[in-house]
Amino acid sequence: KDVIPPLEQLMVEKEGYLQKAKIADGGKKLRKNWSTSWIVLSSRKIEFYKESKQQAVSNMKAGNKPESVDLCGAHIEWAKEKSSRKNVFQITTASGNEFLLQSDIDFIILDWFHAIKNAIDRLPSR
Ligand code: I3P
Repeated sequence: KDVIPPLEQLMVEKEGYLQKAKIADGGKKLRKNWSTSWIVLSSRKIEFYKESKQQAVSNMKAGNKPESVDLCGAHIEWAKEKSSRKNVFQITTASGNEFLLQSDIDFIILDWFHAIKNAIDRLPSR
């Protein structure tokens, strides 16, 4: 019998391109490597796609899953000291993954910061 996921889990709240660098995995530091990522925010998670949305759709048909970030118990904060770039914030997950997100365009990064912060604040902190 098929399990139907709750509608709220399917609702995309925001999507678009940002610069992304994963800097830790499970608490272990990674070498910083910025790349453009298509970011999809829904109520409980963020998905990072490596390519354009169109590319992502064909990748998904091939069975490739995007990198998914569980927002439950996650933290978000501005991270001026973590980069020479402007407009950088960090998401830290409960599992100890750390991501930097960045845009040169002020209103774009502000919109993203508030959208992700609102999503996190609505979730139980676990
Ligand atoms: C890193 C690369 C990053 C830079 C980082 C460098 O070098 O230039 O863009 O981060 O600085 O270490 P490499 O490609 O050799 O790993 P920013 O662009 O965010 O400043 P960092 O080590 O001070 O984080």
